[in-house]
Amino acid sequence: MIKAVIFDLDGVIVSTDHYHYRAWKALADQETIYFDEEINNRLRGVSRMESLEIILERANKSYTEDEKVALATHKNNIYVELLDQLSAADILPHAVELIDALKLKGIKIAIGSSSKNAKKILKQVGLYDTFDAIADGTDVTRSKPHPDVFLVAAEKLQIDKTNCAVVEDAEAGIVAAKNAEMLAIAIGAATLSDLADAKVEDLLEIVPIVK
Ligand code: B16
Ligand code: MG
Repeated sequence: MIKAVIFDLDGVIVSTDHYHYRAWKALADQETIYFDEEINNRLRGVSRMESLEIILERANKSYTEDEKVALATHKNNIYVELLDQLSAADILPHAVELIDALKLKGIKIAIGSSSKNAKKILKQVGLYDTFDAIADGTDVTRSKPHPDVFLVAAEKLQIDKTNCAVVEDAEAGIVAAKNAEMLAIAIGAATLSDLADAKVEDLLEIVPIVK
């Protein structure tokens, strides 16, 4: 029985992909490293430092740990500035309708995001007070595909992990949900995952799945 739904943030509730892309692209250009949308897709759900490692696969030189931290910080500064442009218009289709439908059924809702900027994003789009719990990149050290962020969300909700469903757009997030022993619902790019328990094209298809 599903008593709570834990939502990934970027790519499920809010569209921030293009902001991540622009910030990473600016960094890659500065370092003259090849970067494109295909590489950007591999960064979905992956933590900031792990994303940087993926980008540096194309670099012609090696970087020290301190240099890597400086690069990631620089990217984040660009990204956070771009996030100031984020508004309710960036909420993905039917996210609000789904949240309302789940609340009506008495199902708890939470965020389980790898992002350390999750709270800023939720405030920008006006959804900060909407969720019963927020677990994000500031709560864990191991990011998806480790189950940690979803387990923290369940703990904050005080709901057993086996009564939780996760909605994810990233393969790493689907693996994390299964590692957490939760029902894994895939949308977008994550529908390519063989591990997903259910696949949807539209968020509203989730209502009958968790009834
Ligand atoms: P930050 P999610 C993830 O958020 C993004 O999908 C991923 O592209 C990003 O690298 C990661 O957050 C870390 O974000 O740099 O803001 O801490 O999809 O798990 O909500
Ligand atoms: Mg995501």
